[in-house]
Amino acid sequence: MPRPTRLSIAALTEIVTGIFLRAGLNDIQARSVAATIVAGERDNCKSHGIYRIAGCLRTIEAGKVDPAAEPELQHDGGPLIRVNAGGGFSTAAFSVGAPVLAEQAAAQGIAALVINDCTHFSALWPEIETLTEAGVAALAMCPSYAAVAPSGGTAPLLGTNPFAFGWPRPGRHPYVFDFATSIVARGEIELHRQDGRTLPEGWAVDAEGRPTTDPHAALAGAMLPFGGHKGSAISTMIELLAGAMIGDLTSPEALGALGSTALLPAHGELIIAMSPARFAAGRPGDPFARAERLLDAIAGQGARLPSERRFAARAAAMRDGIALSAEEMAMLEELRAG
Ligand code: NDP
Ligand code: PYC
Repeated sequence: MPRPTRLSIAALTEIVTGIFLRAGLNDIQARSVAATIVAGERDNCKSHGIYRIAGCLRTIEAGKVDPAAEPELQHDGGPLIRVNAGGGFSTAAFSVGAPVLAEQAAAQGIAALVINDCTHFSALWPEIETLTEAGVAALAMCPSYAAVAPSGGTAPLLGTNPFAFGWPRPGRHPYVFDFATSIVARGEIELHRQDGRTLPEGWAVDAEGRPTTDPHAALAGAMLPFGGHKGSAISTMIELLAGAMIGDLTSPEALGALGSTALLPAHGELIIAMSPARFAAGRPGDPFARAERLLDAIAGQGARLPSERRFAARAAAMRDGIALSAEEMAMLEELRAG
C-alpha cells in the first residue's frame, strides 16, 4: 500500500480555498466552505471532507449557488436572529449569525438562529463547536432533499436531515453528537459506490422498495431512517421545524426545486443556543459540574462518548498532518488545475 501524503491543516486549507476562489466564490463563501471541508478531513469525517468539493463545484457551475452572495443579518435585538444567505452557502451565513446567536443566548438564556435561502452540504458539528466554545449548549438541524423513505414507506420523501447537539465542558472537548437521521449520511453511500463496496444490509431499498446492498440501486431508490419509526419521527420534526416553521423548503420541496440529487440542495437551517448557567440560575448545583459527573459515569462504564473518535483524529492530524491517499491527491490536483 503506497504511503499517504501528509499535508498540514494550513496547506490543505490554502489548496481548498484556492479552488473555491478560482471557481468564483467570494471571500466569505470560499473561506467558510473550505474551512468546513478541511475540518471534515482533519477529523476523519470523510463523508463531508474533500470528496464534497466536486459537488460544490458542480452546483456553482449549474448556477444554483450565488457566488457573490453576502449573507444579510436581520436582528431586532430579540432572541430570534435571521440570516438570509441570499442563495449562497450556509457556512457563510452561519459565520455572520453565530456571534450574535451566542451573545443573545448568553444574555437571554435562549436564542435561535434561522438561516434561509442557503445551499447546504456540510456537517453540523463545526457549527456546534463554534457555539460550545462560546460557552452555550446548542442544537442544530436542517432538511436536505428527499432521499429517505419514512418508516413503513417505500419511496424517498424525507431528507437525510442531520441533527446535532453540543454541551460545553470547561477545559475539555465539548460533548457533541451529530448524525444523519437516515441510517448513515448519503455521502457514505456515495463513498461506497465510488470505492466499489457493497452496503451493509438494512441501509436502503431499491426503486421498487426492495431491500438492497447495491449502492447504485440505493441511490436510485431510498435510504432508510435510523431506528425505524423513531428516526422517522425525528426526521419529520426537522422537516417541520427547519423547513415549514422557518419559512423554507422541506426535503421534497428542495428536490422539486433542484430537480436532481447530483447537485447540492438549497433550503434553510435552524440552530438553537441555550445558556446552561441562565437555565440553572437559582437551582441547586452547578450545571457544568453535574454534567461532568454524568459524562464521566458514561465513560466510566467503558462507553465512548460521541465525537471522541473525531477528537482523536484531530489530535493526530494536528501532530502529523492530514493523511491523503494518492487518489485523493490526484483529485485535488485535477480540481486545482480546473
Ligand atoms: P455517524 O453515524 O458516523 O456518527 C454519528 C454520531 O455518532 C457522531 O457524533 C459519532 O461520533 C457518534 N458515534 C458513532 N459511533 C459511536 C459509538 N460507537 N459510540 C458513541 N458515539 C458514536 O454519522 P452520520 O453518517 O449519521 O453523519 C455524518 C455527518 O453527515 C454528520 O456530521 C452530519 O451533519 C452530516 N450530514 C449532513 C447533511 C446535510 O444535509 N448537511 C445530511 C446528512 C448528514 P464520531 O464522529 O466521534 O464517530
Ligand atoms: O450526506 O446525506 C448527506 C448529505 C446531504 C446533503 C449534504 N450531505
